[in-house]
Amino acid sequence: MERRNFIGGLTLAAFSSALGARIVYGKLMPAGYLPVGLQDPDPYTMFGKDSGMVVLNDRPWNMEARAHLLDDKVTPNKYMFIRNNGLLPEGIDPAAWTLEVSGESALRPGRYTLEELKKRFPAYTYQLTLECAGNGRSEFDPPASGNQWTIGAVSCAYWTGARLKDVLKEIGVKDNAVYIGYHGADIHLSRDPAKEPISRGIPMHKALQDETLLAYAMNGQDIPLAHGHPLRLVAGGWPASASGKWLRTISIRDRVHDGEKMGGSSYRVPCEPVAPGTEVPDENMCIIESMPVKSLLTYPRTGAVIKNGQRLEIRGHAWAGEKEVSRVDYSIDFGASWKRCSLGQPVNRLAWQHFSAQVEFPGQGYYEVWARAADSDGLAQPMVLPGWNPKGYLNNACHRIAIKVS
Ligand SMILES: Nc1nc2c(c(=O)[nH]1)N[C@H]1C(S)=C(S)[C@@H](COP(=O)(O)O)O[C@H]1N2
Ligand SMILES: [Mo]
Repeated sequence: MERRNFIGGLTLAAFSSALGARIVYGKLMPAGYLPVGLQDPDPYTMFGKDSGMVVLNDRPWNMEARAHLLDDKVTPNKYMFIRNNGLLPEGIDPAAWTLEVSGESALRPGRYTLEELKKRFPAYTYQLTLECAGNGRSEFDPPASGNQWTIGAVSCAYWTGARLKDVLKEIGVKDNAVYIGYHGADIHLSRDPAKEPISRGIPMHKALQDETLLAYAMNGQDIPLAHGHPLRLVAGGWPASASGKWLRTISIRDRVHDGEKMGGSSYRVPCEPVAPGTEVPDENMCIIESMPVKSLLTYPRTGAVIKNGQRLEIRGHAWAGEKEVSRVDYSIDFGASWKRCSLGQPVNRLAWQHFSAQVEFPGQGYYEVWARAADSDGLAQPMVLPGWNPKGYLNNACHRIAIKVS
């Protein structure tokens, strides 16, 4: 799918078959020329995404949903955000794919084919919330560099696979193990094979949780290419960057994993709040672990118009990292007063929860509906932008939609 795959040695016939049509003036096409029809493949078709999804970047591919597209209780592929740090792996062959489990704290380093992972270990299925730590970055001031995610870099699909803890048990973990790190098959933007786009990880206690999976299926089917085909680490409730796609190696480490994007300001925030724009020394930066409480109004779509006297059903999802959501409230008066939403239970730990309410408006005019969730410790979402940090992570401010009563 990368441009370089196509050029070099490809015949006119190969181009024609890739284009699905004969190149009528092919003889006149300059040597080494890549037909425009094969350039910049359409990401919607390539990844099976809905046309309402928003492309933030094409090299690497980054795509987000709109709030109203996330209305399903289980996120289908077509509405799932894509966050890539590098180029897609090339020539994936699931039949030949192996996972290596090694590292200085592995007792009996080993290797598994996908078939072995499926046969040797019981399969578990969980619905798991994956949110990019940078979701909401676009609101930060001063602005933070990186993809300008609005609210659409979150998903909650079903993932099926072996438990990482079952595999780690067979491999054997030395007493000095503190972390696992992942290595994927994706390609660094520079195409330098010595460099990795990203190689993050999780501490042992998270690695050993029941819900932490070596997943080979998503929503009951093979994992789609963009989301880590054919194997992916899934650590729900934590920054989605901990869930390594196109998984090739799990490394059991005797130290905090020091792979690409584990240090500096990558996926780290000031351990204590700082004034916007502050330069924070490295030793005062902490790795993001469990994600903060957050909610999203997925119905109606912002800008909806209703008739005077009509009741409006609002609904959405709420999640709280490792914790549960204990309540969701809504306000139609800019946060002056709040009413309770009805809130469902998660289908399993680390899955988002659904909320809804019937809203009555006092008369014609412009309103905003704000939603605010609180976690099981009583910690609520901030109404406006929370603590500034250099890379614009963890914006869990209340989601707001506009409603007109006509
Ligand atoms: N190998 C690999 N794994 C990766 C990434 C990547 O670029 N390469 N991106 C990470 C980040 S930052 C996020 S937010 C999630 C995005 O998962 P998704 O694209 O399936 O939604 O994958 C994570 N795992
Ligand atoms: Mo991310």
